[in-house]
Amino acid sequence: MRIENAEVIVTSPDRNFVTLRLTTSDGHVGIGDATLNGREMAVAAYLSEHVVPLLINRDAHRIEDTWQFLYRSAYWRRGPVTMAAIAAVDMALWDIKGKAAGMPVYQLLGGASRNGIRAYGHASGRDLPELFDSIRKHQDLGYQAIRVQTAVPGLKSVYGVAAQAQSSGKRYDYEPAQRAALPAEEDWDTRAYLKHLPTVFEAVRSEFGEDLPLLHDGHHRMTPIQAAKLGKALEPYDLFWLEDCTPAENQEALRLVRQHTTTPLAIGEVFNTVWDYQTLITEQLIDYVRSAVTHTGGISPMKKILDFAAQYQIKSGIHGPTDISPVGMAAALHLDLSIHNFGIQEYMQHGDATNLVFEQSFTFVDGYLHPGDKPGLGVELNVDEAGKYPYQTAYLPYNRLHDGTVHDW
Ligand code: GCO
Ligand code: MG
Repeated sequence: MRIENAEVIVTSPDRNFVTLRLTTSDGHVGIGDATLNGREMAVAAYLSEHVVPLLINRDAHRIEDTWQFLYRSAYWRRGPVTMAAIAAVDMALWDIKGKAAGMPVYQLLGGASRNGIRAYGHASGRDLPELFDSIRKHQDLGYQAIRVQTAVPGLKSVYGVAAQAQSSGKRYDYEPAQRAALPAEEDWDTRAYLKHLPTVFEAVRSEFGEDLPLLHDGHHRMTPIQAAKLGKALEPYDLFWLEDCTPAENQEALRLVRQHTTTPLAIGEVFNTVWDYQTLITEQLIDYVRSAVTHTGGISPMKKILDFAAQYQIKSGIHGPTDISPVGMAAALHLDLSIHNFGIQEYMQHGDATNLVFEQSFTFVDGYLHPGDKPGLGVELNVDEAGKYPYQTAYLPYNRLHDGTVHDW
């Protein structure tokens, strides 16, 4: 089964997505997600200029060999652009293998280890009534675990808070990338945030009770000692996890956070190989691995990272915002269903236009996702529909402190 054709398709239904589509000599078509938010065209060029020519005539069954070839023969290893490009190839080859075998990918990964995949959704609000309303709306959608993000007094806009949350009864999800020629500037004040956040969790717990699993994303903004302080302050509210409390490029820094708090920690959405986790996993400095399958080289290496984490009682919390396409989401779901150390899956729902471009067979019922039983990944790209939405320049925002200093976003 030879790879005969490889195409890179960039489409922007509700936002930009980069998809690799492989066709084999016996007519199987496999797709993979290569979307890197705000840097989409770099991955598209990496794929079309440097990967597509290498794929033609390769044996489509040799997933591991192709992965190792792309990783090692480039000489320049790692990095989000390289790893997103390799991920798309890996996913597309798993999709093809599933179709050739007549089985969903999770069967090829060892079969189901659970009946369904518990997902968490993103609630947010500019004030408590808006936040409570958003939490209720997520519960109405079936979510049984909810991430809580909130505005901070004195700051104009804060990561994770939907701009027009819940207006006119419609559910506005938070979408960080904005279609514009330049990145938007946001403001940040860690002290104000550290003071405000525990009051929000106090209010949410007294309104929604003790049982609802609650999550929060610190989005890389704290120093280790600030993160330690926040983790400690949030202990009474029993979080499911505190995410990205520090930038975590310095893995050893997490030792300090860990010494001070029992709030569970999740890290890794900007990581792209197992090496980014080595200290975090072997020293048990985190509780959940947050990588996206799309940004970590695909299903094959992600399974290895999660199997490694399992030896240290660390679970999965695979990244699943809207900037992961439905193909990347499906890849995550096949892994979630098959691995033993599943923790939780992030699930931010895509818009209607995206759902027409990517025909999906995964389901979300009563808070649980399932990848479905179609052979392969279970997502098909509607090329005609994709062609209606050309790429649009879009960027993630960035932060400045009140004195004008650039801060982590
Ligand atoms: C999350 C993430 C996202 C990122 C986004 C950047 O936890 O879902 O933090 O919201 O900001 O994926 O592209
Ligand atoms: Mg995050």
